[in-house]
Amino acid sequence: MSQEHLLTLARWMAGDFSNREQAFREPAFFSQIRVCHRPLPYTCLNAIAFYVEQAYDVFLDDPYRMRVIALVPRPEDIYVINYNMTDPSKFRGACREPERLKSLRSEDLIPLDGCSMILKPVGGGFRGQVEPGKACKVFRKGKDSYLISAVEFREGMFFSLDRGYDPATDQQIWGSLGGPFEFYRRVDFSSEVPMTL
Ligand code: CYC
Repeated sequence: MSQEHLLTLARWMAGDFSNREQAFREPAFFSQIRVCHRPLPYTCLNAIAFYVEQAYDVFLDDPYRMRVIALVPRPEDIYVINYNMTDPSKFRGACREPERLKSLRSEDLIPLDGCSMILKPVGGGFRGQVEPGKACKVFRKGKDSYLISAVEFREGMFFSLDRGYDPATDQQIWGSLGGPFEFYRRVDFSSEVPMTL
């Protein structure tokens, strides 16, 4: 994948996103959620990488999912490695206080096996899904599940659909019942994406 594709995707991902319009339009199906992708220094993982937080808009300071993702260009696609943190509380809220992220080290991270996303440029955007194999294990609502995730990034917005399925029956256990989330960028962090050209 060209450097240009990689940088375009990274700049589109960089920002603070909200699905406010969708939540107002279809409150029965969509809570109002914020997804924040804050660029990390290139040296942190020797890759273009982001610190990620997802939070209910009303509990912005108490995100329910904190991760780090790294964008790895491969010949045919962009491979997005997802990491959990050894101590998530250490960085809670740091998406909007980026000074704190300077102390983030690769030792703080645990790769989530089977949970990488595979993205390709299509029709003016980037579309992708979790790597095949039903290998991304998520323990949620007291049950084991595997993740099926699809995502599409465009300039200024992205769609995402994360759902968990029962490994034995392939029935959906958690995630959206109303189709993809539609996130629009509220704050643009693209100027913080490191130049690697
Ligand atoms: C989990 N969401 C995940 C996981 C991945 C993604 C890979 C499994 C690994 C993990 O536990 O973190 C999705 N990762 C992505 C996407 C990209 C990426 C899209 C971009 C390339 O790098 N997700 C949403 C909704 C919300 C949601 C707003 C409502 C359903 O987009 C929730 N995602 C959600 C939850 C989990 C998850 C609850 C399971 C996390 C857990 O409970 O431990």
